[in-house]
Amino acid sequence: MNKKPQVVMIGLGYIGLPTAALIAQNKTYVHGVDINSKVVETINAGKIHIVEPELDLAVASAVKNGYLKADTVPVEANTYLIVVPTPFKAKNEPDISFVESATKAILPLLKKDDLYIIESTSPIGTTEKMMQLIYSERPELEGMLNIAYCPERVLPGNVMYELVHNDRVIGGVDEESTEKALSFYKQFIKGDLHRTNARTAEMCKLVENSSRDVQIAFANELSLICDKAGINVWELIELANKHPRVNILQPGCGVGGHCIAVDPYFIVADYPMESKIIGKAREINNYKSFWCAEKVQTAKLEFELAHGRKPSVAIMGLAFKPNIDDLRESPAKYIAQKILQNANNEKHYIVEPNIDVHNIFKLTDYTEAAKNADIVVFLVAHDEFKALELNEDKIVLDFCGVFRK
Ligand code: SAJ
Repeated sequence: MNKKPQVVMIGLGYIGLPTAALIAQNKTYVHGVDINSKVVETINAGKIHIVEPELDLAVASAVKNGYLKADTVPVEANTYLIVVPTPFKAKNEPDISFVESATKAILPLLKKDDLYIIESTSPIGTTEKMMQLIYSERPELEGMLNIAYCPERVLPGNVMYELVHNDRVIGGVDEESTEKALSFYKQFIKGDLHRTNARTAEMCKLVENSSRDVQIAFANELSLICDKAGINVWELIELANKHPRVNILQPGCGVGGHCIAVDPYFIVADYPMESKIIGKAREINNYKSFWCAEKVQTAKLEFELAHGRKPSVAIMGLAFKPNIDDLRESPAKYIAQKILQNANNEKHYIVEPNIDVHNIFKLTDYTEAAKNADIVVFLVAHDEFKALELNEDKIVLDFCGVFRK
């Protein structure tokens, strides 16, 4: 690369790298920054370190054409994007230290009229906090920078399409910042761009994922009630959804992934007294996983009482949702671990058709596991499982509706 970069992208992960590649495809020079020098090397070789369809080609061509270069340190540009993780400290409190250190890294480079945007999922008020940090260190720039928050809302597996086509919410610390950020995104995004302030934009991201969590918790709660009441929850939901204004989601073995199972805590941590449903939904969805593990334990004991021998158990699925290989924050993985912790000399077959080898679990082919096990526990509704034909004598615990009609 050889031209002066217009954009510095801090954080080259699941969102930062695709966004950097998209901007570079538009012939804007991007200087990507990551603290991991292996990641930097990989990208500069035109390769990628994450699994995401079409990203490999986008990065390879952006690097080859000289519009994208990776580095471990930032350089001077006009626009700075912060796309780093915001993980958790103990007690489910958000940790914004990566956003802070990214901001500190670019502090000396900032100049009048620059645009600074945070995309990382952040607690409400983070953008204003970073503005204060910037102006306390660079008081001569006070009021001269454009500072905004703009969350992404892409679905892993379809990132390259959704980055371009999804609507975006853009919230500046003042109107000029919002307009500047809007003009920036307009260059690469075909979805509608919606103006607001920074705090609303921050909360909007958290609310989108909390809303889904609350709705899934409702479905999970129904599944617990139906289990006691002897009602098929899948049939119930299908019938209730025939109402023109009812749309209940599907119960499962809990909620996983790195967004929906996490983002609600960003609200609960700061507003514990007010966020009662949001907090409760997290509890219900977590409890659902624990409940599934307990159900398996009970089924094993009942089998032993009835047959006078230990059962063999197939654990079907480890991913956090169907048809992916991602085990992050996966309730199925948690349940599998719990079942193994409770093991008492039973034979366990662990299945995840989207993964070849795993460093903790010894994986078994799904047809073999289902054929050999006395108890077959479905934790993830992978497509492969739907075609399985199970002998009538098997005990089937279908927590995710694999065989729902
Ligand atoms: N799930 C259910 N029942 C359902 C739907 C989902 O139990 O009816 C479970 C899944 O099995 C999984 C979890 O919920 O464990 C989350 O899966 P998901 O497909 O709903 O969401 P993610 O985590 O893959 O992606 C979400 C998306 N957010 C929303 O749909 C509101 C995506 O648009 C966001 O960009 C992403 O989080 C993110 O990065 O925030």
